[in-house]
Amino acid sequence: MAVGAVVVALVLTGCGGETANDDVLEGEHVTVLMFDNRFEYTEVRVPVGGTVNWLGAGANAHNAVESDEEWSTESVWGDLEQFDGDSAVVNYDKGGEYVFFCTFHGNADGAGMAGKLIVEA
Ligand SMILES: [Cu+2]
Repeated sequence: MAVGAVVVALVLTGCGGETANDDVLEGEHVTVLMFDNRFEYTEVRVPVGGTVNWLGAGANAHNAVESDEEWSTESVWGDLEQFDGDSAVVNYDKGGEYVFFCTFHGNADGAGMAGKLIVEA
């Protein structure tokens, strides 16, 4: 019983040790890979005037669409399907907090292949 408790404690510590910052990308002009089937980062921060290069990096088609459709990779790329190497650079000129998702592997509620974009004023 005591051994079991120690193992559980180690597992919990291991999980807590993974900082959330590993999933955060911050910069003015950044690139986010769209893997099968997740975004390289689940939180992206750019300043107003910044850009995100949403870059296909999987065997499947992916995209990044804002949950209220305020912006999307489709508006730049011209298609919801981006494959390996397909690049859509989106400009962000308005501050705000956005949920983005892949229409094939996530949803507007932020589940599945999804993340949060913060455009800092
Ligand atoms: Cu996808």
